[in-house]
Amino acid sequence: MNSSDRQKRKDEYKATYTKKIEEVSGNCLADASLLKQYQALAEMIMEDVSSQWAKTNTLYNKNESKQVYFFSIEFLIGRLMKSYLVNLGIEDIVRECSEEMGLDYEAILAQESDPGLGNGGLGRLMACYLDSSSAMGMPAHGNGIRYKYGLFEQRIINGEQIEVADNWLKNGYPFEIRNPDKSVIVKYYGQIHAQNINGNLTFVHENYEPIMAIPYDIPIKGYHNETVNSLRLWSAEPLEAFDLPTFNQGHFLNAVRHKSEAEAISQILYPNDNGFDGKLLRLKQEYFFVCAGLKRIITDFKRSNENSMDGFSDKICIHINDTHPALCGPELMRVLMDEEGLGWDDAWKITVAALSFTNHTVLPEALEKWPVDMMNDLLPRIYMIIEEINRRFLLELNTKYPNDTPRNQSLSIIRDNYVHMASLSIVSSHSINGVAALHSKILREETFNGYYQVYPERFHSVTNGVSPRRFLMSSNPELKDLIDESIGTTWHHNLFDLKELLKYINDPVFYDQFNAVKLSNKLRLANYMANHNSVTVDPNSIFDIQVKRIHEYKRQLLNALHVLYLYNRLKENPNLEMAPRTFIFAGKAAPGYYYAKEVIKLITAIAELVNNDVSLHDKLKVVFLANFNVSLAEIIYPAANISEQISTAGKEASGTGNMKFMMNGAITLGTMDGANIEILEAVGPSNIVTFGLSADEVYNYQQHGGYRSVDIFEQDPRIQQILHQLVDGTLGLGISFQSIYDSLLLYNDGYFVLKDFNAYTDAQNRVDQLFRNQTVWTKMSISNVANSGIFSSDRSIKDYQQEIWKII
Ligand code: 475
Repeated sequence: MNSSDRQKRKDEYKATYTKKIEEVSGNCLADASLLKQYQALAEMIMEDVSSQWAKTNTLYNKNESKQVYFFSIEFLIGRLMKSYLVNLGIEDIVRECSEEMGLDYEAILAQESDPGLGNGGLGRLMACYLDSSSAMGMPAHGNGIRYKYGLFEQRIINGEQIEVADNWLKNGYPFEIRNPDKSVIVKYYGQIHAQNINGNLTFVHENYEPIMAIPYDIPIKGYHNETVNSLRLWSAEPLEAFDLPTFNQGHFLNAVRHKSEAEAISQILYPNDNGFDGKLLRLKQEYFFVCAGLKRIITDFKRSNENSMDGFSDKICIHINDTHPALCGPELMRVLMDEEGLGWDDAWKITVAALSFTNHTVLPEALEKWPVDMMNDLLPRIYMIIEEINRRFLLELNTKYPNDTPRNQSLSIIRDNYVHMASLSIVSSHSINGVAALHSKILREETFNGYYQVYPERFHSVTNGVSPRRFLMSSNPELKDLIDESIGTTWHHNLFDLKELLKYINDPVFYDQFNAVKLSNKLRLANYMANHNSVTVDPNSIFDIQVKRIHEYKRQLLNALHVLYLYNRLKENPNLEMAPRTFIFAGKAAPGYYYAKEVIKLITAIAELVNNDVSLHDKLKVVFLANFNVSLAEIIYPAANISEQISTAGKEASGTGNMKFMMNGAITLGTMDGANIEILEAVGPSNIVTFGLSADEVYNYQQHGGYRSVDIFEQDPRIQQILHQLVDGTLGLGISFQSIYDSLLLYNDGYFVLKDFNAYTDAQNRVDQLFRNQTVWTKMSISNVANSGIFSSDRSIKDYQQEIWKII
């Protein structure tokens, strides 16, 4: 755009925006509140996006290309306003105009609530995949639940996590469109009667409880292209708000009871990450978005396919994100048989061909299994179909492995009176994949080995990726500008082009520019910490960061114990030579996860101890940032020097925070787990610091009942000292972390914290040495950015297209 065109665009923008402010607020610009300024901009964005959205939909409705639908119980999309502006290619103009009009652009963006419709990795991955699909002009959509309350807001009070309801819709949400004309009725409970109509057996569902599912659609705009895909989130409402006869008889409470019971289905997001708690309401949620989502897809498909289901699986992929949408299998069977009149074999062929399944965790406590009675009671027809799927699967097994009853029983979808959702997902999908190479290997060789032997061709691997638009271009604008000036902009469309940065790998001028960007990002975070935590930190210290859900397997405890050890070393030797460090933590604990909450308490207690000890001369600081969410993450990743990825090997399926840090030039300090292994392959061993037991070693110990943590305790005085400090009042008068102490010694340290402690401290010493040589460190950091191309979610989506959906 030349400068006069640009000026014209800006003038137009200012005029339209001024008018819009008046429309939405009834005030002129000078008197409009920040909220109205935000709402006006949001409306303008929606107007821009909507026309492209309509065009995209018209194209898709012709059924010419294959459509992918991600079914997921979580979509952690983050704030969207800036994404829309970046993707529309008008961010610069809007920013400049806002400033010229005397408005605070950043404050306007901050008016948007951050939709917390997910717990962590699995939900955020979906958001990155939607972003990438649109960026690549690929027809892919999301299907999930519009929770009224997203993941709780975390406050830290007296060092402890307090949960506050996340009322993200309180000011309305401008980027969704409610489509009541596309509502679907979802049926629960009741009885199934088989009827013989003209020799055909049909199943009639009676006395069911109907719930209305209303879709809200959010446009997912592609980067600098014309594609706008959809994220459809379903909200539950009663069929009729009032039961009028009951109301008229004066039973007011009973009359509204039905309303709140119906609404309960989309009221809250369950706050467990990597965990399963088996609540009836959760099962209702799972069926809710599966049933409603499939119904709309099928209705739309038939409308443009002469009312026929022919070719359904050639044109539609139903991708199930972990097992929460596993009812897609039996539900699709139900629709195909009971509503479309297909026989079992034809329906099954279509179902398996349409479905694919990604697993996100191997933690046994996260694998879903529903009591047979619960499933049968709530979803009688679905349960019948699951029984039949299982009966036929067992027959297949008996043909394959005749007389091997123990093996066949162990693979049964229904066993020990539970429906096992991973088994159901594997049997009813043509593809099963893990999310990093190691994870996929563990699925094949351990977790799902029995199924792998039956269906080896179904098993795949697609390593996760993250959106470079959100996690580099938009959240680290200074680095983006520096890269653009240095290697041009082709990397915007092909992240592998970041490799071009390697030509500056020995260029001192570039080093200075690169380090200046990092410092500026660290200052931004330091400022945030000063405002929110009242802690002053040295921006030249190593920003050593671990941000993710708090979970034993992620081992925030290992990090915290090392900080305590470092504190002891400094107390012993105040002249200890070391680069100053700022240890930064953030992450939520599931509200019912006692141990994880104790870990938060421990970190905040260590922070109190360390930050108030003047004898340390500011060499050490510890900060726990409250309420980690997508918006906070966007400030954190660009500021990191060290990315802590220290899970017990074999437990972290992939990790995606590791990729976001790397893209922003942080050095990974990690175990050989999940995608850390692939980060090592991408950057080479001199640009990463790895340590600790391998997944095989962990597995072998576990096969033999673990290792003896007491032995390590007895041999290592450093460990004795820090463990005593957990319980001797060092961390505050009367404060004791007995449960943590016991988990490490009495209960034999199930996550190998003490076993890996020595290796971890060695690795941390290497970090210190490397950082003190700024040339070496800068080189490492640039290498990380340059080699991060493979972790773009665009690459992941291409892999899915080729390997799994067979689109290209
Ligand atoms: C892995 N969530 C990461 C990420 O693939 C991986 C499970 C049950 C109930 C609710 N939430 C879950 C997960 O299992 C989850 O988020 N898994 C994560 O998926 C994306 O990068 O290693 O832990």
